[in-house]
Amino acid sequence: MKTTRLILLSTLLLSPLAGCDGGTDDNGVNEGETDSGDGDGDGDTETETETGEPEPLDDDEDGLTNEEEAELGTDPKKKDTDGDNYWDPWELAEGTDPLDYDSRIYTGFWPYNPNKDELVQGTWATTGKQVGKPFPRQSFLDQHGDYVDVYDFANFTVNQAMTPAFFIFDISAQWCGPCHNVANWIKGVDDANTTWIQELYPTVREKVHSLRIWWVTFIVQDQAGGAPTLADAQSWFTVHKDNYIPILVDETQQVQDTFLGNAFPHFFLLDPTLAIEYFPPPGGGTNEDPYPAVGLVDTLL
Ligand SMILES: [Ca+2]
Ligand SMILES: [Ca+2]
Ligand SMILES: [Ca+2]
Repeated sequence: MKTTRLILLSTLLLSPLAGCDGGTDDNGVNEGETDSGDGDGDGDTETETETGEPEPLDDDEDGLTNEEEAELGTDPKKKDTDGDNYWDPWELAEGTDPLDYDSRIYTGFWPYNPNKDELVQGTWATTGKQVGKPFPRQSFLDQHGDYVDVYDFANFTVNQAMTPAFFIFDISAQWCGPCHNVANWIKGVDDANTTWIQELYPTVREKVHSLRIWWVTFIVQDQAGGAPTLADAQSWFTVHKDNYIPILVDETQQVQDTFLGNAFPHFFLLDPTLAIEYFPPPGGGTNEDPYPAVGLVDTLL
């Protein structure tokens, strides 16, 4: 599974480190023209010319110059020196080691979006069950014990020809039998509790496992109906192991309080920027389409 993920995620098309191109000098001085100012106040204006110095080389176009990479010991010919999925400058930005595969931004190999701050940022105060509103920017504990910024998943695509991945956000509870059935179905189990789901939504499983959509499971209650902990995500992952699915712990239960419908499990659809695309009606679905957000993935995406 790791190998598959590596291949898929290494085709990430997100541009690295916005604002870090090191290319154009935007001080208004044209190439070859003497700057009449004396920026450093040393009385010497002659050395302060913009003579069109060549841009520092960045052979692998990862945002770090060859010179910087030489100092760091990273490979100037590889964006991702240690092969852990995360480009060298991303690891520097996040404080992980670009020379150590086991030191990585997310243990689960989730994507990383260096441009996430530029997205419209949702907040708990402004986002409700409203189409078009961005999901609140928040980091959640995952099944590996990492805090995951959900905006790192934004605008993810495995293939330039494809639309970036939409999201199903799955609100589940540890005590909820049907929630476990859905988790079994997604991971590939075919039994009396899951075959009916597969018949209703025949393309969804494959879309999750080809990263055409992200299925994100939020555990919002523990076995007793209280606030969940890391142990709930870990045990969910043990039972329903699927490396494509982040299992996030709703420790403060804000996801539940903001987005839960009338019953578990509850699903809604988000677009690639994490804006809500579809929210089911309060009464939920029908017998033919009990999980309408999942149904939209089946028919439209
Ligand atoms: Ca470089
Ligand atoms: Ca590099
Ligand atoms: Ca690393």
